Amino acid sequence: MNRIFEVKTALQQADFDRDFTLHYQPVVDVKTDQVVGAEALLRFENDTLGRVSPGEFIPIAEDYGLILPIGEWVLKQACSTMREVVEMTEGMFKMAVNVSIQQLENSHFPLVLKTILEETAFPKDHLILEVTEETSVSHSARVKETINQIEALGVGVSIDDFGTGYSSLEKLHKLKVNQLKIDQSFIRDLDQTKAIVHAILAMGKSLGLSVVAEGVETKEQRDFLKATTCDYVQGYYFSRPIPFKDFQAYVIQKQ
Ligand code: G
Ligand code: G
Ligand code: MN
Ligand code: NA
Repeated sequence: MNRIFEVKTALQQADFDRDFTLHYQPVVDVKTDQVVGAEALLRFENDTLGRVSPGEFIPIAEDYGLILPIGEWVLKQACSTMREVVEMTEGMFKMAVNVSIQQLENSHFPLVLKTILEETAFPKDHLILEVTEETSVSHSARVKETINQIEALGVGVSIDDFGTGYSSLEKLHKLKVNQLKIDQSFIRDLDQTKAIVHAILAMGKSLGLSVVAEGVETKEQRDFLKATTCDYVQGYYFSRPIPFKDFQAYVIQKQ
């Protein structure tokens, strides 16, 4: 059997509460070392296929119309699980959840989001939705409208994998997003990309956005970013994405 078909079938037959889990990767304030947030990252595992990476199953879920129910499960799960961490950290904690273009193209999405926030009693100003740069600057008027509605709800929007797409300052300005996440490829190759990273930081600041650097794996990378206007950092240097219990312990230990 062909692999894509196998993964698609596994996703179609999945018992979401059993086969999906969320891992959380800490987001750290690079100036103070405080944990100020987390990115929720989806994991899938079943008896026949074992673990399948999101890099493989997310595109398949997107291609076969499965990302809407999966995305809804992710939001519900993340909001209900993380509420206690938001309460524990007294106000500064933000949880980031990745959303796919199909979710933003769906006109029901803002209502679905609003309902989940109400049902889970998650404080909406502590949620950030990550949309890829490619998605956010796509020409679809529907996507722009959805992003505006998300912002109107009081939920933040962050541009993920920034620097890999083609957004102009003008498009970014019109989108009214809150945050940029510098793609990890720029951090990995910092020796060659310092000028680009400085330019992205200057652009982010001029638009009044907070900037996160992803893929920080070494002290050298962290020290470089600490000396810039970068706000937050995320990467294996601090922690891999980890199960909720481990994340909670990580936050408590850093407090
Ligand atoms: O967790 P990992 O770093 O392997 O994630 C690989 C890719 O899968 C990343 O691009 C990430 O944004 C994406 N991804 C992980 N979890 C989710 C999710 O819940 N929804 C969507 N749409 N993408 C996700
Ligand atoms: O596209 P997005 O930025 O959502 O993807 C996040 C992905 O990056 C996840 O798969 C996560 O596991 C991975 N990741 C997080 N931190 C690091 C890191 O420091 N190094 C590398 N190589 N990958 C990372
Ligand atoms: Mn992301
Ligand atoms: Na990214």
